[in-house]
Amino acid sequence: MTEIVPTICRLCIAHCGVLATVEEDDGRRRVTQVTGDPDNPIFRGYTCPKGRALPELHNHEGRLLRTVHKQADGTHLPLDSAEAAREVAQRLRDIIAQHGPRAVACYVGTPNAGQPTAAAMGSAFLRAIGSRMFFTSNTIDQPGKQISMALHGKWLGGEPDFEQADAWMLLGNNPIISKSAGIPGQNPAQKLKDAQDKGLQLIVVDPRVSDVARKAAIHLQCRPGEDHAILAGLINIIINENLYDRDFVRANVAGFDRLSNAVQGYTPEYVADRAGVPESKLLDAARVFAKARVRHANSGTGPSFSMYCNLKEYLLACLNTVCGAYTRAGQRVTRPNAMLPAYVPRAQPFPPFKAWGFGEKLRVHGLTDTAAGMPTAALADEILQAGEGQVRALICIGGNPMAAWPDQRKTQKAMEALDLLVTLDVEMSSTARLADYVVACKQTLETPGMSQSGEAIKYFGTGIGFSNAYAQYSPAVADVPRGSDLVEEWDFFYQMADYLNLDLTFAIAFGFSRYQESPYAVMPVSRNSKPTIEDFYEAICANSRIPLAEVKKYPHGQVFDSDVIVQPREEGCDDRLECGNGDMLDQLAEVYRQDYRALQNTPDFPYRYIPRRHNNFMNSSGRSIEKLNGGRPWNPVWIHPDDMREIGVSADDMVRIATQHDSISAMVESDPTLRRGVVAIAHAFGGLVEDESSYREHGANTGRLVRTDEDFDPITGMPRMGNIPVAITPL
Ligand SMILES: Nc1nc2c(c(=O)[nH]1)N[C@H]1C(S)=C(S)[C@@H](COP(=O)(O)OP(=O)(O)OC[C@H]3O[C@@H](n4cnc5c(=O)[nH]c(N)nc54)[C@H](O)[C@@H]3O)O[C@H]1N2
Ligand SMILES: Nc1nc2c(c(=O)[nH]1)N[C@H]1C(S)=C(S)[C@@H](COP(=O)(O)OP(=O)(O)OC[C@H]3O[C@@H](n4cnc5c(=O)[nH]c(N)nc54)[C@H](O)[C@@H]3O)O[C@H]1N2
Ligand code: SF4
Ligand SMILES: [Mo]
Repeated sequence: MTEIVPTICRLCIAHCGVLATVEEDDGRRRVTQVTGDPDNPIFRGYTCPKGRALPELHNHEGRLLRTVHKQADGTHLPLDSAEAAREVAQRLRDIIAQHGPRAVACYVGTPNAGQPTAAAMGSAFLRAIGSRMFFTSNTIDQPGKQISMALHGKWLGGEPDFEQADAWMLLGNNPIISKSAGIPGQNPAQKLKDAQDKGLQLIVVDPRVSDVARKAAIHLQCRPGEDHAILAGLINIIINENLYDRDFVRANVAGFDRLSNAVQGYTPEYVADRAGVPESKLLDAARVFAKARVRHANSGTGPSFSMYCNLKEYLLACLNTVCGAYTRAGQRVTRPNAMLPAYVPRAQPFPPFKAWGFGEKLRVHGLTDTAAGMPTAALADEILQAGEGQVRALICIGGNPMAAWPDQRKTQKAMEALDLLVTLDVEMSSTARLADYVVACKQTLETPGMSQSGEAIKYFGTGIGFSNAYAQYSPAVADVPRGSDLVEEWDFFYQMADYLNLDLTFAIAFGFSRYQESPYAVMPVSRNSKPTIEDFYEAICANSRIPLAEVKKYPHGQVFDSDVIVQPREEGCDDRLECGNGDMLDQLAEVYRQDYRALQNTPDFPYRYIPRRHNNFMNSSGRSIEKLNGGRPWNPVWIHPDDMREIGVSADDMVRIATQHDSISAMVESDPTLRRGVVAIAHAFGGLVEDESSYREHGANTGRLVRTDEDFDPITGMPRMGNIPVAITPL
């Protein structure tokens, strides 16, 4: 029997509504095709290649169908998942008894965005054992977004609707491919075209003619790593030319004069020389942006990876603020919430809050917990550094440190030094190969899904999430394969807690730090009657603006009433957005004092490596699927054809890409869209350190070019992951 059913792709945060063709055979449902859903009101038939490869991801040969544990000889053998939960629980109990709860850490990766119960139960489990060592991929991504929100405050009316804007600025993000921050996630190319047809002027800052830069009215094809100079320059022009929003600033901003003074040195000539962009384009960008009626700017991983991630995001927030680039009283709010709790959007600031210096202290680099979470780049050191508090057990939930953490050699040493490494995954990831226990999990289409995560991503920054009251729920549409033993991530923690007699309290916060729209959704987890994933969903949605039961009535998704209007400032509120934060402006002054020409001139390492996303893979997921890798399961190094000539290589040649400390090899692909002197490679490829020679099987791991102990952010520990000086030589 074949049926076509609507469901949700949860591979990335876009959460596209799709159609799955489900074949039932012997009482078991299997997904054979995924296409766009023309009846979905916002996606209207859109999907990307990754979504269309969901059947392959669910049914491929390499999929992990049973939990395995490591033998003395390093091989892995199957083990009953309930037995694995007991064994892991016992070993955790012994580790805690000997070394204390801090010895147990958890790392949560990106797929958790599609599985809202997984990370929350991991966190509940850590709380129950008394450990605060809970890490996520956020602090090796864009932690500056939350740090700057804490230092600057947040406009409670939210940012304007992309579809109504006349100018939009994107710094180092490429949402047409990434569906991440910038153009909210539903068919971003179409959305951009529609907005441009209505007159939107797109401004893009990127060293590469990215997919969005190709469509930009103004493209600043800058040197990587100079976004703070560009932003300070734009603010300077806008203030000097009196293009800022005086009324908004007077009513809502503190520290305007400090900001104004701090950017004075960033003149158009200085910035043009420093960032390698024409002065005239910089002036155009500032004027077009500031003169637009409705506009906003946001950024992505590019600027975040090339150092000063907090400063860049902070200046970006200041740019939006001095232009008053927000939704005002009486206007429709962009994100009215649907599966998130109802709130009253107001035309007023939420004031700054503490950004770091609280919670668990790390033993490395003086780092602490932060508004962006615990500093993940320091976790390998926390594992390797002997002494009181050393981390001895790590549980990864849908995360792949060996593919994604900075400094792959150090990461591998850390993974090997652990007394206990457990990973919950859907395949034998490179981390899984080192793990003592690999817990085989269900894939997304085998579990119920809902669009709440796609909405909740708005808490991470601006320009992300649905821009209306959209919601969708989907039951599980496929059954697990015959003969498999697969668990839902939360269930593994449930079973361990049961064995250890721990009471868990499942909790999800809506918002960041003190910036919260409602109290936590809390559910004490009963040990007498085991909950189902549906019970968790009910708890998470208990305060949803649109009740879950209502959402379930619309299997293709629904846009509910979207006319939530931003209310005026509350009586007596004198909160302000802070544009003069001392730490940030000190950093801006420090950057100004740098001899930038000397920093840019690295003759021994004349090229700059930058990261970029690949349309067919979601970080390390999908690389082994032929439909996605086209028979080339590796990551090429993209080089400008003139640079290829200079290096003396042609397409498909192998080159060595070396930093001062390490090197990787990769196959050359010509890319005329790059700025000269800049090379790009996609991340999350490569096997283990010793697999270097099998590039054609795994590709190369760019984490090997990243150090955690040289250039790193003093607050989040985020290392330099882009704009890395490299030498390139033919092999
Ligand atoms: N050099 C360099 N490093 C980077 C980056 C870069 O650009 N360059 N990018 C950084 C960024 S932005 C991020 S977010 C991180 C990503 O860091 P991670 O999220 O740790 O990396 P992924 O490769 O996405 O790891 C996800 C793992 O989850 C597994 N998985 C997939 N689906 C499921 C599921 O349904 N359930 C479970 N349990 N597991 C599943 C996958 O097989 C994979 O092993 O990497 C960071 N590291
Ligand atoms: N297809 C696909 N989609 C994904 C992912 C994936 O792996 N594949 N990963 C997901 C994840 S985890 C994340 S965090 C998001 C990331 O989403 P984005 O931040 O949009 O990531 P990219 O698409 O790599 O875009 C980054 C851009 O920054 C540019 N860049 C590099 N260095 C600099 C710099 O110093 N300054 C400036 N201004 N630009 C620079 C690059 O050329 C690139 O065009 O994407 C998510 N979506
Ligand atoms: S954009 Fe993201 S959610 Fe949409 S189909 Fe592609 S991977 Fe799935
Ligand atoms: Mo990310």
